[in-house]
This record gives sequence, C-alpha cells and structure tokens, in this order.
Amino acid sequence: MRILVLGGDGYLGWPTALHLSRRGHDVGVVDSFARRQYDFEMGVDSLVPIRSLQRRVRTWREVSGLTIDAFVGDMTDPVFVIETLRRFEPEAVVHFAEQRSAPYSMIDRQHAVYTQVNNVVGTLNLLYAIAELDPSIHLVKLGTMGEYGTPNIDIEEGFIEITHQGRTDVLPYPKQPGSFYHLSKVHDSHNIMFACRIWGVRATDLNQGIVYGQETEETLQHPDLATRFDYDGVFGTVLNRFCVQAVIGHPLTVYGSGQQIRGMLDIRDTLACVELAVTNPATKGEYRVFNQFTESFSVGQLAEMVVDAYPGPATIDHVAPPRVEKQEHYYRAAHTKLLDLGLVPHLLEASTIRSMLAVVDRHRERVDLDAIAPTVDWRRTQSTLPTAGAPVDA
Ligand code: NAD
Ligand code: USQ
Repeated sequence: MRILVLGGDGYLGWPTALHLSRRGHDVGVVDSFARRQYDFEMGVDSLVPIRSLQRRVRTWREVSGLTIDAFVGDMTDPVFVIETLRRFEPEAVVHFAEQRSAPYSMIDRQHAVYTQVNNVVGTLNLLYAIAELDPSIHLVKLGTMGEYGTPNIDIEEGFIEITHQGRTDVLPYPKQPGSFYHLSKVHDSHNIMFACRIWGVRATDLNQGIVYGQETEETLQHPDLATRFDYDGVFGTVLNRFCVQAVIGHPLTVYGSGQQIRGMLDIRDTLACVELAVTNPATKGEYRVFNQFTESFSVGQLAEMVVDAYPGPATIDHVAPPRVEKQEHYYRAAHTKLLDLGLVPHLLEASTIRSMLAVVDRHRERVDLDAIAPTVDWRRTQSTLPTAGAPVDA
C-alpha cells in the first residue's frame, strides 16, 4: 500500500515508517521538525543521539535498498497538506504529527493555545484534503487513552450503550481528559467522527496508551536509524524516565502516591497495531476507535519493576504531584479490537526493562541531571518562561 506517515521524524513515526517500508509498503514521511524545535526551546535533548531526517532516509536506502520519500512542511499549512497528498497519492495516512506532551501543553496560556491550534488545525486541514482529493484514503489517527480520563466505570472502545428515560443509543464514550494536550485529542476525535458522517471519510482513531522502549527490529540495523528517547520532565514518559533515573542513581520520581493506573504498550506493538489498522481499513463513512494498549499498571508498580530489574541500588521518591489527576481510582479499559485483528503483544517483563536499562547505560554520559525534575505545575496559570526579549535562565 502507499502509506504517508505524518510526524515521521518523531519517536514513534520514524520507527513506524521503517517498519511499514520493510513490510513492503511504499512509504512517505511528513514532518515540520517542530519536535526538534521544542528541544531547543526547553534546552533538552534525546538521550539517544538522532540523525537528521535526510540522513535517516539515506541510511535506510543504503541498509535496505528501500526508499522513503520525505516531505518537510507543517500540517497547519493547508496548501502544503493538500499538495503533499496530491503528490504522494496515499491509500492510507497515519497521523502522528501533533504536539504530544501533556506538561508542555500546561506550561502556560501560550503553550496551551499552541498545542490546540497545532493539533486541531493540522487534523482539520488533513480532513479537508482527504475529503477534497479522495475520501477513500483511510485516516489512521493517533489518539490517546487519556481522552477517557479515569471514570468510575469500565472504559469501552470508543462507544458506550446508554439507556436514558427508557430509550437506548450507542454514543461516544464520555471524555474527561487531564490536560490541554489530551483535550486536543478529544477535539480531533469529534472532528474526525463528524467528517466521516458528513463526507464519508473513513477513519480509525487509535486511543494509544503510554509507549515505552526505544529499539525496534529496523532501528537496530544501523545507529543512524535510532529513534529518540526522551527522559526530561516535560517530554519523557514515565517508564522511560524511571529507567534513566535508575541508571544515573536518581530516586525514581513517582508523582504522589503512585496509585494512578495507565494503559501501556511496547514501542514494537505500536508498529504492529498501526500496521493492523492500515491493512484492515475502516469502511466508507466509518469512524472506529481501537484502544491501543496491552497492559495496565500503576505508576508505583512500574517504579517497583524498575527497582527490581536494576542490578544496582535504586530508590523511589514520592514527589509532590505536579499534575491534577486522581491518585486512587477504578481502572478497567477494554482493548480487544486489535487483539481480534491478530496483535500478539510484547508484554512488560524484567527482560524488557533490562534491555531499556542497557540502552540508557550506553548513553548515560548524555544525561542532563537538571532535566529530570518535573517543572510544570498544572495549577499555575502564570507563565514561567521568559517572554520575547527577556534573558533565558542559565
Ligand atoms: P513526537 O513528538 O516524538 O513526534 C511527533 C512528530 O510530529 C514530531 O517529529 C514533530 O516534529 C511532528 N509534528 C508536530 N506537529 C507538526 C505539524 N504541525 N506539522 C508537521 N509535523 C508536526 O511524538 P511521539 O511520541 O512519536 O507521538 C506520536 C503521536 O502518538 C502523537 O500524536 C501522540 O499524541 C501519540 N501518542 C504518543 C504516545 C507516547 O507514549 N509517545 C502515547 C499515546 C499517543
Ligand atoms: N508520572 C510519574 N512520574 C514521572 C512521570 C510521570 O509519576 O516522572 C505519572 C504521571 O503523573 C501520570 C503517569 O505517570 O500519572 C503518566 O505520565 P506520562 O508523562 O508518562 O504520560 P502522559 O502525560 O499521560 O502522556 C504520554 C504521552 C502522550 C500520550 C499519553 C498516553 O506523552 O503523548 O497521549 O502518554 S495516555 O497516558 O494513555 O493518555
């Protein structure tokens, strides 16, 4: 199939593009390099060095003999979006190209506005381009499990049957997201469902849990093909952060009691899930939702698993919660649709954590201790960043 991967320079987009290419698809990637810019802004960097997109694509051609077309541009530019789709003529578009950090979206007003404009406008431009050029293009959109929040009932895959005043309907599952970033995904979901209803677009919304890991079969073929690995307080996700903290001897930063529960998956399963969604497309006008995670854990459990897997001493610190989120809550979320399509998950085992610790150990010299602490407080509404023209904090 001809597959365009939006956000193909990112943590998940790049290894997904490689995977789809190796599996025989014609792959193009789109990216604005916004993510590399956030690193400059925050003064942080990926733990594992990453090459330019141009070099990545070149190395992939040398290693595999396969070509990936790269398009550099911004999804919020409607002309770029429609012209890229016109040129590449995809059968499926996999949309990863959004600002994806909850803390980044909660820094201040400017970052909340940026996140929602970038994400919602980019997706709207894409929906219009698909509807205008060819509504049979299948949109595979990365959503998030965080759209649902933590309700006191079971979470279904996108929809719930409700009986009200004696009448019954199947309706979108209620959303109670925990950040302006997670809210941007809710807005996207509504817009996509509407486009399916009015224009006959077909779409799969992948409500993905938190991804961990860094190595995939394809990225391991050459150091130039490595994907990024974030561990800082803004972009680092929980298990990746805990592995870095263990290796450098920093106490594992569990926010609050650590009883908050989240759905998780291995990076290799992200690739497999996307491929399953692409090769088993939604039908014309269908808007479907898959909950894309394989297991759920409390944050405290994850910390303990890392402490147990780490060969040296490692300690856990319960830091004052920077986020507004439920600490103790019920959590049971359905996730059968991708399993029904044939997903065989990589479950989180001590050996998985040990291989992540080995990646960190190889790059431990690159860890910036100052980047570890959480710096974004959900309750603060005043900007903490310098305004234009003001000196940057040393
Ligand atoms: P990432 O930030 O590493 O990658 C996103 C890529 O999109 C970046 O390369 C960035 O430059 C690009 N991008 C952003 N805005 C763009 C725009 N307007 N135009 C063109 N390119 C743009 O993030 P990731 O971790 O790879 O996540 C990819 C997607 O998966 C995101 O939509 C995210 O919300 C979703 N997701 C990620 C996780 C996770 O744990 N990493 C979990 C669930 C869902
Ligand atoms: N947490 C800690 N200590 C840390 C970091 C995080 O206790 O050092 C806690 C957080 O408070 C939260 C949980 O771990 O309860 C997860 O935090 P996270 O930063 O790993 O994940 P989150 O902010 O939810 O966002 C990540 C991705 C996002 C994706 C989401 C999937 O950055 O793109 O959408 O995971 S989900 O969580 O299912 O919504």
